Order: sequence, then C-alpha cells, then structure tokens
Amino acid sequence: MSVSIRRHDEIALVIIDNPPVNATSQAVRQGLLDAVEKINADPAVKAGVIGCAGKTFIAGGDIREFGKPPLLPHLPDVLQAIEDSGKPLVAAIHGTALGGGLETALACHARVMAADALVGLPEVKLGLVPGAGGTQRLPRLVGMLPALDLVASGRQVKAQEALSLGLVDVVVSGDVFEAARAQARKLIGKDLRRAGRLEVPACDQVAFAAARAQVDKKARGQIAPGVAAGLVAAASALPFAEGIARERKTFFELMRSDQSRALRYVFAAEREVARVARLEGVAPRPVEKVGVIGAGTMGAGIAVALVDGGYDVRVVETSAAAVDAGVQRIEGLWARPLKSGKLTQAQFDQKRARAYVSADFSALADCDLIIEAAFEDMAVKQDIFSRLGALARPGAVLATNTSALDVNAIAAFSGRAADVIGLHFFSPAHVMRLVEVVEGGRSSADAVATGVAVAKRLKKLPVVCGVCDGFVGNRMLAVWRPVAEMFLEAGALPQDVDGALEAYGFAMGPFAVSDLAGLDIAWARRKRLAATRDPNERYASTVADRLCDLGRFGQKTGAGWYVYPDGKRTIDPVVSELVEKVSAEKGFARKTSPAEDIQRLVRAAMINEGAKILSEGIVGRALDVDMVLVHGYGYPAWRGGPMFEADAIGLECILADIEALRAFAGPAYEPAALIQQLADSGGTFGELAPGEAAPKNSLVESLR
Ligand code: T1G
Repeated sequence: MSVSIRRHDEIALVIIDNPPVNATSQAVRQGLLDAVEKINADPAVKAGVIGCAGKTFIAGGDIREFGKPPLLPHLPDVLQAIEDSGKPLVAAIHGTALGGGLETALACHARVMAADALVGLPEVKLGLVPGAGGTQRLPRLVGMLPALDLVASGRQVKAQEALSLGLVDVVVSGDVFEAARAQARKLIGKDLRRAGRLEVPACDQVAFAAARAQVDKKARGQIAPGVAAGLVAAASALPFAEGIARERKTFFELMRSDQSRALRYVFAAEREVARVARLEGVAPRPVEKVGVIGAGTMGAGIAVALVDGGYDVRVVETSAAAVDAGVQRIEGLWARPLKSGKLTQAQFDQKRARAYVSADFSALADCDLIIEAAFEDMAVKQDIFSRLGALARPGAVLATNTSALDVNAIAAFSGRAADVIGLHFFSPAHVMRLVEVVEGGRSSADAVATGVAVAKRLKKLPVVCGVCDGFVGNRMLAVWRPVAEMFLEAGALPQDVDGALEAYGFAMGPFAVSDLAGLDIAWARRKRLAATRDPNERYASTVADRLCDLGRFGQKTGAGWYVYPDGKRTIDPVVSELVEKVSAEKGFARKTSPAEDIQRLVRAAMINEGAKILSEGIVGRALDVDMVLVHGYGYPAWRGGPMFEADAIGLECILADIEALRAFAGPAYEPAALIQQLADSGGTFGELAPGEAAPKNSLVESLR
C-alpha cells in the first residue's frame, strides 16, 4: 500500500510509503487523493497530517514515469484537492522535500519541517520547471525574489532559511509527526491559509528584472532556468488558475526537450557509474584509516576530502618545513567554510584533529588505504612504492594519484601489484566530484572495489577505467586541446576559441582553463614527450611553448593566454601578435573560423577519442566517458556529455564531422572504427552492452 491512513484521535495521519524516495508515482497520487476525500468525508476526523515513511519526505515526481504518457490523477489536481480541503492538512517534512514533494507541502495549509531536512525545487536540474504549482504557490508564500532564486537555481534550502523565508511554519528537532499533529490541531476551525488564494506580495520590479537577467547569464545556454523565471513572473501577472495552466503546458514542453532528456540521462548516469558489472558481489576491503603521501595542492585536497568523508587521515611529508606548509594548506582549505560559518570552530578543531601530518613515513604502517600524491616523477614513485611494498600492512590498498604515469609500472615497484590501483582525483580535490579509479593490469577486483567504495563514501563519482596514457579525461584533453590550438594557427585568437566553447556551454574555454591550471604542467609534459613524438605529427603547441619561454604560466604569474589586471581576464595584444607571428612562420594564411566550426570539430575530436577509449576497453560504457567530461572538464550537463550528444545527433553526422576534422587537423584524427561500424549498422554508443565495444583481447583483458 503506497498511501495509508492511521488515526487514533481526531487527527488523521496520511503516510506515503513508496521506496526508495517516496516519489509521486501514480499509486501515490491516487492514494493521496483518496485520503483527502476520506478525511473530508469522515465526521470523526477534524484535520490531517501528510508525511512519509522511510528516510525522506516525497523527493519529487517519479523520474521513471517521465516521458511516458501521464497517468491519472495528475499531481496538480491532487494538490488542488489538498489545498481546497475543508479540513486542515499539514505537511510533516523530514529528509528532503523536493520538486513535486515540496509542491505537495506548499498545497498544504501549514508546513512543519525537521531541523535537519532540506527543501527545494530542483526541476531545472532535470531541464524542467516545477509542474504542480511550485512556480505559482511559492511566490505567493515567500515573495517574488526569493521564489525566483529558488525556482531558477534549484538549490536546496535548510530548515532555518526555509523558516525565515516563510516557506515553512515550524521547525522542530524532535518528532516531526508529533509537531505536525499539534500544528494541525491548532488549525481546526480556523480560516485556512491556502497558498493559491493569497495575493502575490508586491515586489521591486527593477530588482526582479535584474535578478532575471542574472539567471539568464548564469544559465550558459540552458533553457529551463530562464523559462522557470518567466513562470515566476507570470505568478504576479496572471490569476492563479491561468498561471497553473501555463506552468503545466511549459512543463510538458520541456519534458520533451533535448536538454531535459540529456539532464535526465546525466542524473541516471551519475547513479549508474559506480555500478560496474564485473565488480558486482566483490566486497571492498574495510577502510577506516587512510594515508596520504604528499601535502601539496593535490595531497592537501585529498586529505581534506577524506576527513570530510569521515576517515582518519595520516599525511606524510618529507621534511619539517614541508609538514608546516602542508598543515597550512590543509587548514587553509577549511578556512573559508569556517569564516562563512558553514563550519563551527568546534567542527574545525575536530576535523583538524583527524588529519595527522608528519614527516614520519612509518605513520602509514597501519593504514588501510594509502594514496600517493607526490611529484609526477617515476623515480619518486619508484622510491615510494618500493618502500610502501615493505611497510604497508598486508591487505592495505596502495593507490597512486598520478595523472600521467603508468600505473602498471608503479604497481610493479611495490612488489604487490594486486593491491595497487590508481585514484586520480581532480583539482581542487575536496570540491571536484570526479575520481578515475584506475584498474591496473594486475589490480585485484577487491582493491578496485575498495577504490569505488571510498570514492562513494566521499560522495564522489568513481569512474572505473583501465590503464592508458592520461586515462579517460586527460587522454581526451590531449586530443582536443591541440585542435583548439590549431584554430589559433588557422586564424582564431584565444578569446575566439574560448568564446565559441563558452557559448557552447563549457564553464570556461580551454585557454582560460589553462591559465587557471598553469601552463607549466602541460609544458613539462610536452618536453618529456618531445623525444618520442612522431615527427610527422602536426605540432600545434608552439604558441603555448613561447608563452612558457616568456615565463607566462597563467594566472599564478599574472599572465598566460590572457593578462589579469585586478584579477579580471583581459585580452593581451602581445598574445594576439604572437599567435599571428607563429601562423606566419608556419605558413598559414589566417582566416577566421565560425564559432560553429570550432565547436563541431572540438566535439568531434572528443567523440572520436571517446570511441577509441571504448573500443580499447579502457572503460566499459559510454556513460563512463560522459561522466568524466561532464564532471571533470565542464562539458555542459544539459548536452549529456559527448557520447550521449553523438547518439542524439546521429553517428553519420558525427562521422562527417570527424572526416572534416581529419582534413583540418591531420591524419592523427582518423575516424575510430567503432564509429564507422555503428554508423553503418544504425547503432548507438548508449545501446552498447557494457564492454561490448572492446574486443576480448583488449588492453585490459590482455593485461590480466
Ligand atoms: N524518481 C524515481 N527514483 C528516484 C527519484 C525520483 N524522483 N529520486 C531518486 N530516485 C532513486 C535513485 O535513482 C536511486 O535509485 C534511489 O532513488 C536513491 O537515490 C511535477 C514531476 C532524493 C536527494 O529531482 O535529488 O518533481 O539508482 O542514490 O543520495 O514538479 O535522489 O539506487 O536504483 O540519489 O540519498 C524533482 C531527485 C523531480 C529529486 C536522494 N525531484 N533525487 O539522494 O540517494 S521533478 C528531484 C535526488 C518533479 C514535479 C516534477 C536524490 C535524493 P537507484 P540516490 P540519495
């Protein structure tokens, strides 16, 4: 039974029980409607409380029903019945009241919220707008500006903020059902506050227009936030019923949009990514104490992520001075939340005490997992892993955070390769959700499962991949970044390329990112690879090399592809001249490239390499590639990721783009056989079964 009524006095308790998150599936909608009717029909009942069993209040519409023809009764009609009920109905919110869940609460006559609960209208994150009155009831309850903020951002609101906004009436730290019953009792016989019948509070129109403009700017190509803002505006312009009708129509239009389809795919992929078929049933090794080697930028970020995830952490550095610097770095990462009040001093002290930093390597001896985040130098790794091989306790998992070196070689140094995996975090490691869990040729399944389990406990997204140069993300970057550089040689300037890709939806273009990350890292890598580079391969990093020769390493030196007076990214004529000079030296007649060409060819390079990564068995599924690009490289989530987008566009068109790319960028960009094959057979990346793209003698298989 999805919805039941319990009663021992004049207050009826309506309990929704629809695991895992009490989504408003058809049975729940019908059950709620029936419950409202029963409450109103029963003379012994004077009021009702609507709450949920399990860990959360209603977390929204049932995503599994999306895109299918909607079944009766519709949620807006159910909620109208709640609002119109002659007897008071009070929402008892615990866990998360999201989307249709919060809308249900908004239709009630009062809301009681547990102190640790969260509420929000996250529909825009699925490319949608609230579809059951959220955009119309919320402004009437909390005012236009707060409603605009909540609806357009999709952010979750904590209890205290919800209370001060007037979004809920009572916050309790004890039993939320008891408090809701008390609230319901108070309302018996009173005039009920029905959100849909309230006047929309007056609002400063100039401020509202400015806030709307801000929403459009932040959306970077995503449709839903601006549309949602328009619906909030309609709340003050239209009668309630007309506002509701417009909201409903818009909701269904967006449900059919490519952007919503892509964002729903991303939602599902984020949950699917950690489920790897061959690790099914493999128990991870227990981990409580984690060692981190190195307290540089990466090491400190990893240590903070681990402490935040509840682990005891031992950080090891090489000297007393490095220990001091490491402590400062680690404390520095908690300084901001401490200052903003997100972290209390007591919490800070507690966290601080869980990260023990020392110069004593033997502190790692009893750790269950040890993550090496030292210099990217094979000799350094050799030293560390051979020492770890002798020191670490039997059964400890040894992980390297290398982004560029061969995990199999590193594993061999330890003398216990079955215990070794890669855990490639992205910078800043305490913020970025992506972790590439690298399965070496001899990694044992339970060591890999341990990497996945730890990443999940850190609330990160683990993508399991095999060993190859750059793994998934950096390997793809190494292929598409040169295309961006080739556009410079052909006639574009850095701001043209960045502008084209930012217009595409990337948070930052590649040259702006490079200034942020530092040009020196890629420069060192190019120098390292110079000796083995195929002389016939087109080399497009000459401008980058010259910038590095000038000591322009990006923001940290105040100049790179741009200059940063007052911290603001500014075009530098020196760079424009340098780009033009290099074009001339190489004999290119400069001509401008339309933004669309830049976007299509860069995307083609990503998709092509993604297909090769799949065919080599480096990852098992197209969604693995998409998660890396969306969560590690700013690929717009509303496009789903390169592989999803390729399927949506059609692989024949993509193949034509890759052929154009080869003509532009040279033979290194030969179309992947897999794309040709799928284009011929009418297949898609998404339909490939896990591992299907890879021949059985793939790299990963052959290393086993
Ligand atoms: N529908 C169906 N299944 C859902 C679901 C949903 N809305 N939300 C989560 N699940 C599944 C999820 O796939 C996973 O299953 C399991 O629940 C646990 O989730 C008209 C119509 C609620 C905060 O956008 O934000 O309302 O993968 O692993 O970390 O306006 O899930 O294990 O098989 O994420 O504890 C608006 C989306 C919908 C909320 C829980 N609602 N969900 O997080 O566990 S639009 C949302 C979440 C709408 C109306 C429209 C989170 C969570 P499985 P989990 P969690």
